[in-house]
Amino acid sequence: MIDVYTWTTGNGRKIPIFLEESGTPYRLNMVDIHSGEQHTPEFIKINPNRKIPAIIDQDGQGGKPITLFESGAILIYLADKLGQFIPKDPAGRYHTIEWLMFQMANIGPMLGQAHHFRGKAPQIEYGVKRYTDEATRLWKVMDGRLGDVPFLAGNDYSIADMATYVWLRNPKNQGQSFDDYPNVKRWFNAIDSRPAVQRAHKAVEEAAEKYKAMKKAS
Ligand SMILES: N[C@@H](CCC(=O)N[C@@H](CS)C(=O)NCC(=O)O)C(=O)O
Repeated sequence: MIDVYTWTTGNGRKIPIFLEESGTPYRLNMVDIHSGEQHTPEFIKINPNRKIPAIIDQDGQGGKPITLFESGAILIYLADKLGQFIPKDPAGRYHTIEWLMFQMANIGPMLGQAHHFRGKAPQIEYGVKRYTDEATRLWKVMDGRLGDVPFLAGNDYSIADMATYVWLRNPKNQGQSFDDYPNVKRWFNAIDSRPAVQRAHKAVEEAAEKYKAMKKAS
């Protein structure tokens, strides 16, 4: 059993998507980051960086539990453990890690800043322009890549696609439109329509609603 510590944000959906895709049993443990639950002593033991997602695989190496944070590391761990969504040949494997790192180092931080400066912070023109321009540049990088190959790492759907897809669900927040990026649009729709992906969204959203109702009642 994999215990997943998560919430409803994009990063919070990556691991449930992998687990639904691979048919792996998992339990959702909701950490309401909007109520500060990432700062509790119990959660800091799981992730000292105080962010979701994190996991405890109760059946780690030698049957011992293993705790992991950082979604990229978790996805590599799970893909290796289950032998799915990462190619076995070295070149395929490293291209998958390359595009996963592209998400972790660029897509997440920069699109997150674009969303923040455009929609959440007091309007600062410099910040809005800087991060919208960077979002545009990154969407173009993805569109170019996806014009050459069906999925980010090449021919096969992989953990790099799962990690990146969740960040593109609200393009408007980043000053982008799918209409300007036909290859990204084709790729996004292909992933978004996968039954396992839809099951993961539903599972996370229902768990969050249930958790909020439970907290309200207590
Ligand atoms: N690089 C991290 C990013 C995790 C992250 O930023 N999580 C956000 C939610 S999407 C969070 O927990 N924020 C709470 C906070 O910053 O206090 C990963 O991919 O796991």
